[in-house]
Amino acid sequence: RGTEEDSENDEDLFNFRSLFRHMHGEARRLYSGLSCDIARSERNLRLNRYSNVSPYDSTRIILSEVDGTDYINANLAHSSAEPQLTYILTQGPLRSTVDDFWRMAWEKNVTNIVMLNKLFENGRKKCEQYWPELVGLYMNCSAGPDITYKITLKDEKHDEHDRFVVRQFELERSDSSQNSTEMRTITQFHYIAWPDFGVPETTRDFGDFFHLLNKHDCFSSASRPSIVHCSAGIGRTGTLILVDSCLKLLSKQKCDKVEQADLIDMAYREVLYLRQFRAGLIQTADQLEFSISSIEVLYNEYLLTLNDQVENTPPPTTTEDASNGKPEELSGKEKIDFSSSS
Ligand code: PTR
Ligand code: PTR
Repeated sequence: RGTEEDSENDEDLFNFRSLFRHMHGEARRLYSGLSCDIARSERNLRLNRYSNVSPYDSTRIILSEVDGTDYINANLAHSSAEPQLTYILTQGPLRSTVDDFWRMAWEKNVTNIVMLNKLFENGRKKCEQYWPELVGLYMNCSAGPDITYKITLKDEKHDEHDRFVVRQFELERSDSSQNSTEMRTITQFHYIAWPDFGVPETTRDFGDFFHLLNKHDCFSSASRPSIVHCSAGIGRTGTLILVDSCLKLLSKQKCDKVEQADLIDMAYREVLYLRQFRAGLIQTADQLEFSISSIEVLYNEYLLTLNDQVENTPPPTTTEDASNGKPEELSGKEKIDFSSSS
């Protein structure tokens, strides 16, 4: 027989499990009519990492046509609080889709990429290494007969606790038919401590990463959506954007207090809302529970900083186009201090 505390914990676990199951069932009921025909067409099948993870036709990202297809396994989504602030949700590129991935980054005017998986997990490849391995090296991608993309790794920094890596890329597009080249900077925020079908070790670790994303206006520009991906682009990706989405809702509603019951209700509705854009967002009850805990911690922190009237808070993002699109320069230090006070 367990203690009273054990049975309370069991009950907690049970509640989140049944909540998750209920949400999953509702999503099936609501969205089973949405088609994924383009993803499953003969031509595009090999462009999907997982045969059971396909983008809906209605929200899929449409690229310029190259080699007879405009397809990539990606969807456009947004929080119910801020429809103009969109996220691009996608799978980890395959070897055969690295070119398409960079073409998407260019064509959709992306300046930030958020990556939530490792290249290998449980001894299996979960994502192609789509960037050059060492600082100073470059790789080329092509998009049809005239267009090439050159991706150069300019800088790479690890946080001191080895939870994430920040990489700066230079992305150069050349069009030989026009004899023209254009250059952009892209920043990648790579969380390396998040197992698939799992959750980060602590809400603190995740919170530090989330603050960093906010500091770089990852989810606050209407004209520059961020790409968010993991391996399938649904479990971990869903967890992160549910947190951002609910924080946007809370700050828009100017909530001055958060009750867990209200948060659970909000998260349940919001994940269902997000699932209209990409199927399968949030894969486990633990991921749903972790999102809710993180929302609570991050929003309470935000309220505290508001109360303290401290400047430079990393609030839930609601400002449109706050940045001029350029990521803030990273400090020249080898190790960056991502402590929670930043
Ligand atoms: N076929 C895999 C499965 O259902 O197990 C697809 C899959 C893989 C789904 C990874 C989700 C995964 O997790 P994430 O979206 O976090 O990469
Ligand atoms: N591995 C999951 C599965 O096969 O069930 C991936 C997945 C989950 C795919 C749910 C689609 C899903 O659909 P929905 O979002 O409509 O529940």
